[in-house]
Amino acid sequence: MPTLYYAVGACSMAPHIVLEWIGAPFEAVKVQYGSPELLAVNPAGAVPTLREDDGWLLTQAGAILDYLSQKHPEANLSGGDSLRQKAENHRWSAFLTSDMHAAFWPVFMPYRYTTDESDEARAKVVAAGHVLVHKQFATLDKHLEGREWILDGKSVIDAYAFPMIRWGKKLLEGNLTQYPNVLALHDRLAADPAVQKVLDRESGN
Ligand SMILES: N[C@@H](CCC(=O)N[C@@H](CS)C(=O)NCC(=O)O)C(=O)O
Repeated sequence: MPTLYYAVGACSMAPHIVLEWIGAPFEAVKVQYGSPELLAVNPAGAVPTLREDDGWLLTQAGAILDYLSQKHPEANLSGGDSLRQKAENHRWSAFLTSDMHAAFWPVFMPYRYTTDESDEARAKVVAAGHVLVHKQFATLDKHLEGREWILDGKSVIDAYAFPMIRWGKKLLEGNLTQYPNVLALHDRLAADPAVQKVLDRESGN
């Protein structure tokens, strides 16, 4: 059965949710960033990493989500099979990887974005990150107007957005109340039994 290497509350929560939605057996292994255990399966020392039984390893959240949705078409988590539906899947996966996730890095790890070690310099990097993150939530909120899910039907892309929405809810001024459609997506996902199972597992319950 596949093994998912995850860190608590991280972007690895997305494939963790998707594996629960699929419902086939899998193992979830909690790891620390940069630990020898994680470095052995992902030289970047980052999560998520998926390992198949034969030892094949896949990294990058977007690739793992796409792989899982294609491996399990019966779970209907791709957002649709038409040319344009597939393009929308790739579009929003790229948005979450390159725009949304990347916007959080200066917030989480300001020291990677300035060589100035002063608290003041780092606070400025965090503030710049907040502006960037707000921009991405505004884009997502606009897209979600009148929609239940990001694609056509519940998909891996909603799972991908979920951990990032949780970060925004916790870290941003306003706690995302400025983005009611994003909050509605959060609440819809948070009410999902599979998502609750993952949240329980990740919090050690
Ligand atoms: N581009 C990678 C980024 C993975 C990534 O950086 N994950 C974070 C957790 S959300 C991590 O493991 N960070 C540890 C680090 O950067 O040292 C992906 O999308 O999977």
